[in-house]
Amino acid sequence: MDVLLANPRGFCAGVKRAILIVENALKIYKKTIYVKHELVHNKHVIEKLRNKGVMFVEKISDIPNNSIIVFSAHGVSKKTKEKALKKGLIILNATCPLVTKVHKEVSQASKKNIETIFIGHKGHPEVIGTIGQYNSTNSKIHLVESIEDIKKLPINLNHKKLNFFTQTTLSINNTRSIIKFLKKKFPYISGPKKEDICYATTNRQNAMIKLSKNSDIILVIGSKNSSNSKRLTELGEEIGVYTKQIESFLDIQKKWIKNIKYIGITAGASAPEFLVQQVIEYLKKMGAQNIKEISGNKEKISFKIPKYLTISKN
Ligand code: 0CJ
Ligand code: F3S
Repeated sequence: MDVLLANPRGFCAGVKRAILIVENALKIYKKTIYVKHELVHNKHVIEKLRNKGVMFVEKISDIPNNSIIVFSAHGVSKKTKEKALKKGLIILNATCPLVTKVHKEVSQASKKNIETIFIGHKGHPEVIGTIGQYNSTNSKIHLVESIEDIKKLPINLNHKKLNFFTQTTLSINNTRSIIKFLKKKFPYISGPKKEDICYATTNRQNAMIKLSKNSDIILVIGSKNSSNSKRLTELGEEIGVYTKQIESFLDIQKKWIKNIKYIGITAGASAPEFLVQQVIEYLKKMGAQNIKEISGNKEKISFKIPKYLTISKN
């Protein structure tokens, strides 16, 4: 039995930045730090931060006045920000800069009253936050998840003044076919050159395709509510490789790896590398001999945190 490791895998620049913001805030302020929603969608990351004194809340009203609030990597709506300000909360914004970029574009469209179509998953916090940047009373933002949803859009849309944007963690394949349909139906629609899917989502999906070529089974490490991890799992299934999404090595069932030669491993953008290493250790105990890193795109991108949250290493 051999183990193949996808490259890149695991933490993206936005997740690293969000975690650093919270860890430094704990050290600097030395008091409870509240985070709106899970900072990133990973059970282990959340548990670790909770043990260090972080409280995760869904409603701003659950936070005592004048506390410190961190907005999760997925971002929040304008209304949520207003509520936090009204309560006198000190806001530390851990929204991924690539999500903030989409926020700004949606907000611009709203100011210009340009009717907007947003491609994303209903109920996901990033989608709620991004749609919540649009507050025009003269035009609307419409959420679509599929081609079927596009067919159901109101017929009185202004075809010549229309925009589209997307969630950052969607399936590349699926989104491209949705956009193709959108452009066919609304030839004047404007939007990003490709889509707003981020570099990390793109790289991890491409690494998954590469990994699938030589794997008999692929284990995707990522929490159930992690959109980008779920997309990796679906991609493996679409390609036709036996794919299982796991929280940690504890979820691995012996029958999955019985008589298997090549086990592929990847991890979503919010899954820490120690979980990958634990899986490798477990598989070694189960008889894995060679551990091979598949070559892939080296990621050099990193995002700065605000100066007042920087702690010098000296
Ligand atoms: O939405 C994001 C800015 C991605 C954050 C990192 O991944 P995760 O798993 O916390 O979030 P998704 O559910 O969006 O993939
Ligand atoms: Fe940002 Fe993409 Fe990661 S949007 S948080 S770099 S998955």
